Formats: sequence, C-alpha cells, structure tokens
Amino acid sequence: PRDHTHLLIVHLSTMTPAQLRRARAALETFRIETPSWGFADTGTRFGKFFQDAAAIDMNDKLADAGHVHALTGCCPTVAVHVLWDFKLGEDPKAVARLARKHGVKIGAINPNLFQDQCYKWGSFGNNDPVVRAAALQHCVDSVAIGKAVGSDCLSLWFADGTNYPGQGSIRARKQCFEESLRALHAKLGPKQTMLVEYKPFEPAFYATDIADWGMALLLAKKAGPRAKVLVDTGHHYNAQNIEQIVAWLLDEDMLGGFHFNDRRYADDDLTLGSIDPYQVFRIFHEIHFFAADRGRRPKIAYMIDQCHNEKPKIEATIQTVVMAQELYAKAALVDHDALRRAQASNNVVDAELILKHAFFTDVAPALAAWRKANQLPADPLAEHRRSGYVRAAAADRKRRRKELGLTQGGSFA
Ligand code: AFD
Ligand code: MN
Ligand code: MN
Repeated sequence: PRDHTHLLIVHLSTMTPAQLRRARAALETFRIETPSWGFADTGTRFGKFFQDAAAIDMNDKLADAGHVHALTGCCPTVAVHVLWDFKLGEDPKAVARLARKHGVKIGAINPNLFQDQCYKWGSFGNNDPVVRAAALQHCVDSVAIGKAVGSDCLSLWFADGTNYPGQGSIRARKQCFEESLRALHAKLGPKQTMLVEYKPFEPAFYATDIADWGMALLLAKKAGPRAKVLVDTGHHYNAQNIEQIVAWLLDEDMLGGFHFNDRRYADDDLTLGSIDPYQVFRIFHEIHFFAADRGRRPKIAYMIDQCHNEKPKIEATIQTVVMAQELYAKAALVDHDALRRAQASNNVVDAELILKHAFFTDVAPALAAWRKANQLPADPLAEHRRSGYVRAAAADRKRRRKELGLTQGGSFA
C-alpha cells in the first residue's frame, strides 16, 4: 500500500496544479453577503460603545458594504433589517438605488419582530391574535419591500419563547407558528424563498419557540415548498455537530443558507473562524461533498451575521470575508474519491487525514491568482488600512453624530 506516513505529520502543504485549479474554481462562484447591521454601532445588553467610524444611516452602511466588496470582490449583496434600514413610508426603491450607487445590491430582507413593545409576549407565538396579525402584516410588508428592491430572500428570526415553566402552551405556540408561516408563505413572490432560522435560547431562557433545526425543518416543510432552514453557526450548543445538521438539511434539500459568525460560548457573534476555523471547513466540506455526489452545486445563501463591538467594524468584516473564502477554497480540495474509498474500507485514519490534508493546504496562491485576475488588491485588509477610508469616515460621522445629538444609544443596533 502507498506509504501515507508523510500524511501523519500534516504540514502546510502546497497545492498541485490540479488543486490550484479546483481552489480557483471554488473562489469563482463563492459569494457571501454582508449585514447592514455589522457596520453600525451595536452593543450587548450591558451597553453600547460607539466607534467614531461606525455607520449612522443606510447611506453609510451601504458605502461601507460597497467598500468591502470593492476590496474583496465577493460580497455584492447586503442583508438589511427592515426597521433599522428602511424608514417607514420611504420608497424602498430609493434604498435599492442607493445600494447600486455604492456598487452593491440589497440581499436578504430581515423583518424585525423583536423590538416593538407589542412583541413583549411574542410575535407569531403571541397568544393575542391581534399581535400575531400585526407580526404577519409586518412580514408581508417585508415581502413587498423585497419585491421592490429585487431581493429573493426573506430571512426570519423569531425571539419568541417563554422564560418559565408553565408560562405558555408549547403546543399552542407551535400551532400558531405553523399557521402564520403558512400564511406568510402564501404571500411570497414567485422567485422568493423564506428562510426559517432557529436559536436554542436568548432572549427566551426557558423554551424558545423555534429552538433547533428539527423545529425549523418541520415548520418550513409545513409552510410550503419555498421555505427552507437558515443555519446560524452561533445558534447551537457547544457540543452540537453543526456539519451533521448541514449534511441532513442538504440531503433533504432544505438548507436555505447560513448566518456565519464564531463563538466560544453561545451566540457571541465573533468574527468567522476566530475560534474554530476547522468547524467552518467541515461545514464547507459537507457542501462540496454533497455537490460532488449530486453533480450540482446547491443554491445556498451564505450570509454574515456578526456584531463587532470591539474590533473596527470594516476590518472585522474583511477578516470574516477573507476567512470564509479561504476555508471554502480549502474544503474544495478534499479528495472525494480517496475519501469514499477510505470510508468504504473503514480506513478511519486515512479518511480523517484526507480532510486534514486539505485543511492544512495553503490556498493563498489561489486567492492571489483570483484577486489578480479580478483586478483586486492582493491584500484587502492592508489596502483598506492604506486607503484612509476609516479616517475620513470617522471625521465625517463623528461630526454628524454630534450634530444629530446621537450621544447615548440603546443596547443593540
Ligand atoms: C441576532 C439573532 C439572530 C438574527 C440576527 C439578525 O440572534 O441571529 O438572525 O440578530 O436579526 O443575532
Ligand atoms: Mn442570525
Ligand atoms: Mn444570532
């Protein structure tokens, strides 16, 4: 048998020409969406700390997103939050034009079902049918915004849940969600999909109504054929195997997309790959392996959902984008034929080393070649720092914040 001992000391190996081509091909199609809220001042429930260069309004957010896309070349769309990004009564097409002015387009539309006082006892899970109807109307209005700006994705996260045993009927709330999601699905445009996101806890601390992937899958299936599941990488218990969930959803054709972030403990919204890059690699491996087995690349909305409270916001976003590209390209290098052989023969060590070998292969030359071919800076972060963009934004926005009297803020976006 071929001597594999050289694989045991997995070192940063260089790509073969064939691997370079595979990594390049992966980079050609990889796109990831930045979140408008990632550029604005955010905080925790314990407080919000301003950054001078943080975006104040939608024009700032789209300018920052456009700047990141111009530097990295793979973030042409921006996820928006309806209440934070669209002033009530404002023509959504004006926002779409603003996005185009900055070289980006509007991506996923996120209704806001967790801030208004009327949602104190929940939105779709509220036991008051009047509030449930208001929440559904807000989502239907968000669908209309999506149609107006040319977005094909409605991204639904519900903070709904209960904090104490006995507080609410778990089954009655489940049925309320089934009813409202089905009603919402009926309002989708012909090309729109709705992504149902799950989260085990926070802000509800006893029973979150859509707490795990099984609940999200069931609700999406019952809502209709264009409802899928959204996997937020921060929305799992530490012991959970996220790539296993991803593989199941892929096999059911129910994986709609991701909200990428990293975490040490919970929904910490840290920059992707800052804690566990190998986990993200394994998620991308399941997607590449699925595509190889099926002979088609699944349509998946790769989106970032992070809040940068300490890191400079644009630097953190560039870091996340480049890390995502790198891990996606690495995962594309897994030798699927060798892996299938190793799996078939229960060769556990080789099977694992086949993944590790790809993970430890240096894909920088592929990124460099792709950037060169697309007239992009060789080092997006260095170029950003050289550009003086933050210094100019900080001066402008500090002045405007003062004029607007924006001195104290809530504890979130
Ligand atoms: C918070 C929630 C959830 C949601 C995001 C944007 O935990 O991830 O997708 O806000 O609304 O992070
Ligand atoms: Mn999310
Ligand atoms: Mn979250």
